[in-house]
Order: sequence, then C-alpha cells, then structure tokens
Amino acid sequence: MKEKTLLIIKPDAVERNLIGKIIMMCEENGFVIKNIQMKKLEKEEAESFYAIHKEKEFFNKLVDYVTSGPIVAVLLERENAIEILRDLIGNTDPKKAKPGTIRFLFGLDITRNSVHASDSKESFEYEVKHFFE
Ligand code: FUP
Repeated sequence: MKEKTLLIIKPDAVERNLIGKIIMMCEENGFVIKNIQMKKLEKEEAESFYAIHKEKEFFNKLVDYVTSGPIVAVLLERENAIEILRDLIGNTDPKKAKPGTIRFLFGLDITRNSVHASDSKESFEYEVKHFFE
C-alpha cells in the first residue's frame, strides 16, 4: 500500500543550496513528489508544528532556528514511506547518523540537522496540515 509522508528541508539546507540534492536522494530512493511548498514559518506556526516538544529545554532554540529562514515542505509518496524516509534521513544528531544518510551528509549539528521527516502516521496527519490540505 502506498503511503504518504512529509519531508521538511530546514533553513540550514535551503541556505546552502541543498534543496536539489536532497530531493534527488528522495527520488532515487523511490519517492514520488506529490506536492511542494517553500515557506518562511511564523513563530506561531513553528510552535504549533513542534508542539510535542513544548516542554523541552531546546524548544525556544528550535523555534528560533526553524523560523530563521525559508523551509521547503515536500509531500512524498511510496510504499512504507514513513519508515523508509526516516531511515534515509538518519539519526537526529548528524554525528550519530549512518554514512550515506541525509543528516550524515549535510547536517551541521543536532539543531541544524538539515531535514525533518514525520516519524509516525499520527505525526504525519498532524504535521501535513501546516503545509498542505
Ligand atoms: P527528529 O524526529 O529526528 O527530528 O528528532 P526529535 O523529534 O527528537 O527532535 C526534533 C528536533 O528538535 C530535531 F530535529 C532538532 C531539535 N533538537 C534539538 O535541537 N536538540 C535536541 O537535543 C534534540 C532535538
């Protein structure tokens, strides 16, 4: 069964002209682009998107970072999309990410880690509303 997931290309990657390379890696791994949008998030939108982390010590830093420049939201589809995209992006901390993953290749540190991907069906359903119908 085909499944959708959400990829966010974060400000550090957009700023370093990595949009094309990251999307190419997705396409090479069998994902089909269903929709795409570039957007600079308002503080309130970022706080809503990351609401699950509201109580974490890194929350304010995360919101400041993700609103620091434009991001690209990409709606992707393939079989088992959520799990496969999580594998393709790699560990949250680029230092711990497996070679060949997006965060290993492009991530700068745990905050500026280049991409976000939904980690479950439930988080996808919540996150996608911030960008697409
Ligand atoms: P992930 O799903 O891999 O993006 O990781 P989390 O949901 O745990 O974290 C969401 C975002 O919070 C990360 F992408 C970066 C940020 N974060 C920090 O800045 N510091 C931390 O210690 C953990 C996460």
